[in-house]
Amino acid sequence: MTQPLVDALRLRPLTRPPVWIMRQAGRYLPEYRELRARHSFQHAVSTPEIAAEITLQPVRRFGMDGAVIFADIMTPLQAMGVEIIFDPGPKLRPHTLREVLELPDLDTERVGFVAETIRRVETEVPSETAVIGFAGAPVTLLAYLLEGGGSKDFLAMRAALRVDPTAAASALEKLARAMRSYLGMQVEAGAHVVQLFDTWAGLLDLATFERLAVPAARASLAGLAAPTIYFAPGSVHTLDLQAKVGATGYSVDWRTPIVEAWARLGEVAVQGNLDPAVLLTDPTTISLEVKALLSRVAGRPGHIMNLGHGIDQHTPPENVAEFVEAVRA
Ligand code: 1CP
Repeated sequence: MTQPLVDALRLRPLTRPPVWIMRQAGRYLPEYRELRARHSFQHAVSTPEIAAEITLQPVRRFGMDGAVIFADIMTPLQAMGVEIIFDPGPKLRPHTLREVLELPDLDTERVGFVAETIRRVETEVPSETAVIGFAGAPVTLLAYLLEGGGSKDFLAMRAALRVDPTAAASALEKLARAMRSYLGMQVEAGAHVVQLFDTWAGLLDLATFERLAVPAARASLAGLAAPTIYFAPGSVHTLDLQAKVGATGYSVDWRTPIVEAWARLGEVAVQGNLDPAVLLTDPTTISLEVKALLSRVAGRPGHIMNLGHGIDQHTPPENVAEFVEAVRA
């Protein structure tokens, strides 16, 4: 049994695009908040029974075509010995490049709970629902490691890449090896698709993106036995280069018209790209925006319906229902 999400990634013709939402398991859902009131984020992620339940919540409620595993991009770094707390975003001691180079390799047994969550979700979702694994891309992980947490411009990372480009390249290679084995573990456990989140790569200038971010992302995905999606929001300037990552499909944010982004990416699947703000409006607007996007895509094989970035935590669940319905209609 193949899944529409996998079919779309393989550019097979479909009667409607598959649909899922980045960050679909999370704070906008009352049933998530109810569980989180009783368990810390860390406990929820590392307990397969709870993580699988959170993964399934949006799929049960809205019937998406993909179930994205509940974990965080920082989860495998914790398994490499980095101390991180979630409040709500990741907070850690700012690391130097040298400290990143000295991190141990990832022992996937230490993230075995993610594999177990995948196995549980895989047995519980309908067979046509794709289980989506994920990892953070090396540049994005390095950004959090060097900065010590979230930032709007990650200047520590951008400076470090310039001060010592050779050490930076080695640190990125190290993180790429870790993410490749982490994603390999997820595919072996039953993930049908994996997505690489490069949330902060768009902060890089074109030359640095090409020299450092592309090879690191490419190495993280190379040779995986499942279709892959690369997502670098805020990256209009890098669209022409992204195909060098070698992913099966590319997720694009809302800033660029999807048809223009597609032309620059080439003959690959494209995911997106409704502005998450649309889901903060009303059912009529959502339905019109979905129709407009689908008419721009005009049935081209390889389209996966999604937002241009993660869902906002203040999104009313009824609006998510309307979004999924509008794609189905
Ligand atoms: O549907 C899902 O929620 C799937 C699981 C998931 C994913 C794919 C979570 C759970 N996080 C992520 C990815 C992630 N984490 C990204 C890439 C995606 C994107 O660009 O939106 C990033 C940048 C992070 C880092 C992170 N973790 C943040 C961002 C804020 C910052 O300071 O830069 C936050 C808020 C977290 C915590 C977190 N991770 C996930 C959830 C549901 C939460 C909120 C935890 C809570 O309070 O309940």
